[in-house]
Amino acid sequence: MINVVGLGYIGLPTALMFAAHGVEVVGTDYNGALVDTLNSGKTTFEEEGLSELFQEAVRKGIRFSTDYQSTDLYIVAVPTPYDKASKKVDASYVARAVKNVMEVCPKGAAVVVESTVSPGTIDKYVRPVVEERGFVIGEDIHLVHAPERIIPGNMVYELKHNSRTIGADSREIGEKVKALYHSFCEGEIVVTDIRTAEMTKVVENTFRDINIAFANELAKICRSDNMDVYEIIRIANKHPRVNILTPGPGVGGHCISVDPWFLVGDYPGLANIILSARKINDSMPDFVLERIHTIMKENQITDVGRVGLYGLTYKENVDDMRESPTLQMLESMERHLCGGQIKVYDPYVTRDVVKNQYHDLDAFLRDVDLVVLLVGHDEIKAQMEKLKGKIILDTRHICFLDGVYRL
Ligand code: SAJ
Repeated sequence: MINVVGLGYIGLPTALMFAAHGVEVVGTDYNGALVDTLNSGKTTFEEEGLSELFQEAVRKGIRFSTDYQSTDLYIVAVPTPYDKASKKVDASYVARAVKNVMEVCPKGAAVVVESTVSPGTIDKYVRPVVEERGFVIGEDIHLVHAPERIIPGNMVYELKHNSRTIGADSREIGEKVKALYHSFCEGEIVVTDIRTAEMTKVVENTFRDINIAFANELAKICRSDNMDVYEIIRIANKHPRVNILTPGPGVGGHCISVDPWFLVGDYPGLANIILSARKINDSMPDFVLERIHTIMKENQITDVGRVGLYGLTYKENVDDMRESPTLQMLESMERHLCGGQIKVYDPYVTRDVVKNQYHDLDAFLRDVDLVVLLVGHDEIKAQMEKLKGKIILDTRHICFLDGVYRL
């Protein structure tokens, strides 16, 4: 039996995947309400294919509990936020989860940390917790780091098909855990040491952050000199070794906008491109606000209440709002004392989270003159004609109506 600790965006699909493939699984989370929801037969977030996977896992006998189980394999998938001031990883959730595991696990158990951590975190925060309990690492308890790689929006598919990394102190344990993940994972699984696995994960997300920053910087350069960044990227990408990403209103989510800071926090002075990329991506919400300001002036819109932001989530077709560019924009407006009136709508966000939030697209569109497309949800892509007659600022390059403004 395996005990998956932390049933969030990563832990839940992972637990379900193991269970659906015949592994006995108990999922544990300290949030009783979340466990109750799962036990009542409902998933806690939306994701393509997740409810089908959930049904299958339930059929195969997955259980959910607030209690840690006594078993020989644990998968820890709890949050690893970063401290906004120091830019360093906050490993307290991981440390606490491992501490709780130590209270109930038998000797010989393996603890697999899936949460993203900065290089050295397992040494610094996890090993001491195991040793404090009097366990000898490598004899009584085996430590493994198996960072996830799944992309929100396509998690279920990617869980199955992506390649993975397993970092372990001993090759033997690494191979055992690899065999377990192969119960559902069809991709290649590379076994390495823990520090390499920690670093690799952070490097992957940092690579993407830097590449998005390049696209965003190009957007700013092109805007300053009236060039079409999308056309330039489209043509440049025909070069066999060029693959520029797409500019956007900023980088949100809990991965790419966070992980590079771990390197900046741990290697100040060395992480230069990484820091610049973070700054560029973090500057995009304000860049969009400036665009809104210019377009309002050009069109003699004086009332910010006639401006509508389409999209609250950090990217298309997900319901996750963590670090979303729209929320960053709204915060920036609050700071400059010009928030309050702007209207907001997102089909994926059904509860009220910000002021002047709409839950109906038509009502939202009726009340605004300038629509700012911040997220390219399929919902709006399928009904672009509803935007005819509006002034449109498209930050995602999804709208091709006449006269549309771009980044
Ligand atoms: N974005 C752009 N332009 C682009 C691509 C993305 O502006 O060309 C924006 C998105 O709109 C979003 C943000 O960047 O706000 C990040 O979105 P994403 O789709 O690039 O990535 P995430 O954060 O959803 O998932 C990433 C993935 N990492 C990589 O692709 C290297 C995923 O594989 C990881 O598992 C995930 O982080 C994680 O959990 O670490």
